[in-house]
Amino acid sequence: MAAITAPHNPISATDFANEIRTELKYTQGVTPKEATVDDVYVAAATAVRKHLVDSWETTKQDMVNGNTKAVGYLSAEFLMGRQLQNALLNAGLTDQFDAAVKELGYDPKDVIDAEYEPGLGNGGLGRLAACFIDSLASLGVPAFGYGIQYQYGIFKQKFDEDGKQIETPDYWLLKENPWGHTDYNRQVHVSFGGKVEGTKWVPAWSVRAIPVDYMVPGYKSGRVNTLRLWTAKAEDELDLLTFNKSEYTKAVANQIQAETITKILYPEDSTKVGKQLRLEQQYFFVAASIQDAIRTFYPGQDKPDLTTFPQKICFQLNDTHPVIGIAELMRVLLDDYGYDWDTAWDITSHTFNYTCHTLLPEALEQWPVSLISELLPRHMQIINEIDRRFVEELKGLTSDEEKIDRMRIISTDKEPKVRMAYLATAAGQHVNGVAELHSELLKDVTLKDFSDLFPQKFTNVTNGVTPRRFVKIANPRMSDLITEGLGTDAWISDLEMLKGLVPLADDPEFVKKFAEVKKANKRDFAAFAKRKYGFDVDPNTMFNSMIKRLHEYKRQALKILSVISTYANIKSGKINPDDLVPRTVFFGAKAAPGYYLAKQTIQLINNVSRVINNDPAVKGKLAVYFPWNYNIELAENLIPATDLDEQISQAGKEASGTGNMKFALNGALTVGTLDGANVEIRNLVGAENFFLFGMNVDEVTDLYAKGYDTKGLSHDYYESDPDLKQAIDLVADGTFSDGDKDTYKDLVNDWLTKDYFMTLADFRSYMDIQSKIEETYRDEQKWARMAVLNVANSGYFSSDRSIEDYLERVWMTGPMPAHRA
Ligand code: Z16
Repeated sequence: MAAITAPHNPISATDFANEIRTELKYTQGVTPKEATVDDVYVAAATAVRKHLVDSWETTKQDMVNGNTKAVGYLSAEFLMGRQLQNALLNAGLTDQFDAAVKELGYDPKDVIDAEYEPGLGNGGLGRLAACFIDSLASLGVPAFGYGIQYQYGIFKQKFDEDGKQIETPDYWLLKENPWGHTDYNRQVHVSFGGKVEGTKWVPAWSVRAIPVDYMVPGYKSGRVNTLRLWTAKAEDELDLLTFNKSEYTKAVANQIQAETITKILYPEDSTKVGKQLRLEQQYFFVAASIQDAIRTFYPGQDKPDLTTFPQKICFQLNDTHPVIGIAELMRVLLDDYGYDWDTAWDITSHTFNYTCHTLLPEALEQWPVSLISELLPRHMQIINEIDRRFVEELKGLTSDEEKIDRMRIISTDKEPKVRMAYLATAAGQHVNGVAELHSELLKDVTLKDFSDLFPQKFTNVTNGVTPRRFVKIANPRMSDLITEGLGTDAWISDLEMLKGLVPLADDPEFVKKFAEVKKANKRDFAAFAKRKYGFDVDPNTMFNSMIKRLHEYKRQALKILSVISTYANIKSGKINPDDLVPRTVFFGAKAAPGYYLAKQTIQLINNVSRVINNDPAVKGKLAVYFPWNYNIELAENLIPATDLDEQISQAGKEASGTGNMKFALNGALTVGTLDGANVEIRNLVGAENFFLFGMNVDEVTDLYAKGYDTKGLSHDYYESDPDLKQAIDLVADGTFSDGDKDTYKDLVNDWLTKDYFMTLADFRSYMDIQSKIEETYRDEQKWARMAVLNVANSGYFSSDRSIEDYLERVWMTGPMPAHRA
């Protein structure tokens, strides 16, 4: 019988300690005395994994034998974070682990810290995929995550003496990876290149796709799903004839070419990369996943009835990255299984749905027809036919020829391109945005023509975050207090129960405890920051955090200009430092390696930090820290310790944001614009509990219409606001570059002549909200009360709720009936 008992594992701490000893001996081959903390980590991971195997097995069997449609979440990124604590939680072994490891003479924290964080994602999109597979498992929905096991994840970030970002390779597999099971027995083959003879594809080369399987344990669901990440290997690793001629490099050329496909994650978040290798990666993993799904659901069948495929599984396309899968499923059905076009199209169009995660036109991938023709000639042929038929369909719906032209899947310009978002929208049943505002803008702007003609396809699913990792595990103190306040811990899988905290916001005793939790978290973070980065953070200051990818639209520049302005006004005597709420500002951000202005912004922040933190005039009043290599671990530590969260993107640019949700759920207040999910957060927590500033989407649109970026209107804002002028002048005059006036000249020039994302236009409004923030913060009780209300009203942002919305609006499926004896 499948146990639906976790996390109440009946095994004792002593028994678990013995299991760890067994793994040390039989897996690691060391005695407890010889063992290092790394050994203990691997042994504990291996031991806890064994507690999940039975549920994993039954989940797989039930999925294939039952008749609940499964979800295949196709994503080029899964930003999982460390696994051990999550696995322990879901196996119900957290307490036993702590005791067992102590019994073995180790600090549980050190063992957890021995795990190297896998960085197989860039940011929001990759982390969302990780939250979603957690929720799918926790809700008991049969699901696969399908993606790529990159050998190198997102680069490791360091800063040099000048404060510039340095990227170093993230060779995460250098350490043992006890979570991934490389299943050589379940490899498939993926082909590329070559030519088409009639409709027959004769590929030029192929690679082996080897699955690496990860368990995805649900919380109290008794279910364990699978994350299957593909890794590429050559068909023939070594050409022995060549090797015997002593041409060693040439002998392994095959191997190198094949393995290059899954060598490295492209480090771009919402920016375009029109690189052939990226398309190879995309095709590689979706082609492997489609084959895998067919063999999983039609085991041992040579001639399966694939007209039932859409009842077995539906594929969710996470952004445009996996969209080539549409052409691939068509090809498989037409060429490998001999279906006619209409049948194949019927199956394909009922299998895929598409989530768009952006509003930036450059992030919607468009592949040159020339490139696809070369790499995937048969797919290009199929896409041409899809396009031709789509145009025919459109002619039946509208006589507006320009509209039809605009909507074509293959653009008609000089260098024609395949517009992957259009392909996905034309082929799939549903298209969704990731927050209400975003979904509206998709319909009104980005995909307007499509929503005019196919309104029924469009829907919204607001993003969410998993409360297991980002509340229960990251913030144990607050979690205990919530459980105490609600009298149950059932909120962990039913986050709307946090509503029960609303009355407690008026209980001074509870609010006081809540404030004490935050203080303790801040002290913890200060210790963490000292240990990891050598920072001397003062936990008695307000913790003000901005953590996210470095991108112009997110406007780290706005934040740093405000810091500079405050600093300058203290120095000039315009502000009495004793009137300020002492504040520590934290930045965490990686910039895409080729993103010049983003990298300049990083350098500026680092140097502002250096100057301010070393200036006795502001000591104890203002400090800036930029811990390098922002990752999940840093988020898990900083978010619970943060008082004030920055969500200050230009309105209409951030599709959703998910950090904003994590902060609200951890009792930080938000200063933000009406953008992405901020809008929904503000509506739910109450306008009075949210610090709103800046232009809204309509005002932004109007200002563009006036020529803001084309006529250099930002300069007027610079001239007319002395604080703004002063701050920018300090950047220009070398104050943050040891007197060198050139260091930031391109950044400054951009601000003064273009400023596409309207940082300068929103500066005054952003400065003005600060006094309200400070006034509120001075009233400790009031601030803590608002923080409690943020937590209490943010249950909606559980990724469990997002998944329930997908089940109802997009996937039309649900949990698998619980397993019985
Ligand atoms: C990404 O992380 C996002 C969008 C995108 O097109 C590509 C990548 Cl790699 C982000 C959005 O910027 C963010 O607003 C959103 O919250 C997140 O995806 C998850 O939907």
